[in-house]
Amino acid sequence: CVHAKYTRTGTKEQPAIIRSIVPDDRVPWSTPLDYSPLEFTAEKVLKSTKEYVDRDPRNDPNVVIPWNQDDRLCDRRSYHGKYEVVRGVPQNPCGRTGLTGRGHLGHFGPNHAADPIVTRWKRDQNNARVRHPTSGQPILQFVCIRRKDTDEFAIPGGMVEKKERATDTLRREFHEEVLNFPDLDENERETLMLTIKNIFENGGTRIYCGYVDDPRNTDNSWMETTVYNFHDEEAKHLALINVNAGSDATDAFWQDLDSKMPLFASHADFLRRVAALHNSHW
Ligand code: RP5
Ligand code: MG
Ligand code: MG
Repeated sequence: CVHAKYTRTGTKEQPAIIRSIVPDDRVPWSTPLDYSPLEFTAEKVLKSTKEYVDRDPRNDPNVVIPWNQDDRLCDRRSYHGKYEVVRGVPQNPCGRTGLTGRGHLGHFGPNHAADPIVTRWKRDQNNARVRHPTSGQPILQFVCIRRKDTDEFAIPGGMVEKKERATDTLRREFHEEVLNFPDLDENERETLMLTIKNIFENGGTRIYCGYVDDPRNTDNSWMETTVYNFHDEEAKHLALINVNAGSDATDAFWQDLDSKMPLFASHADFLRRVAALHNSHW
């Protein structure tokens, strides 16, 4: 687990909620702290009638949630083992966040996401790999988006939907967020979809599974993700695709991997792992 570093939560549409200050060494639940954080659950979560959004079991004895289990509709297991349920709701295994309730998240406990990191080598006009002038290592590029909600650069990931497998979420989110080409004819569309399908079903490397230091996390609800890298070593398939922003993105583009780039949540950590895997510049 990484410590929650956020002091505010909110989106562009919703005002920021100020969290209680939790000093870094007081994040673990085992350390004593005079702590009375604000309870906050966004209106859209409270009013949602979607079957997939939890109802609060503390307000209704008929709501029974199978904590730490996969109830098929939703996998409530954490990658970090069994979490505690305290006063009727799960407790964030990574410690205090300065806020209770669900914030902007639909589930109590883990909210599962999947993040596809699609990479290629940066190449010059002669198709040779470009090396970084300082590190001397070859430069990787990944498909990057700018998020609509926070305006930050990010991997085009998204939430695992009802009954979906994380491996299917990777492809669906990549498609929705960066392959928005309304003008393609049917043949072109089919070719593109087939490329993506083949690679996403057969060619990925699992990079990470676990907690995300996401600005929406609270003491009772948090993000966890499965990260896969889909790499096109020889520039034969994925490297050739153009990207165009859709759904949750305002922009989509190929971007050089570099530790200096500011990124949403824990995404820089995921890219650092990908750079290490390929011995690329970071
Ligand atoms: C992050 O939020 C995950 O790493 C993933 O990229 C993303 C999923 O949430 P949405 O993009 O659907 O908002 O924690
Ligand atoms: Mg997304
Ligand atoms: Mg999305």
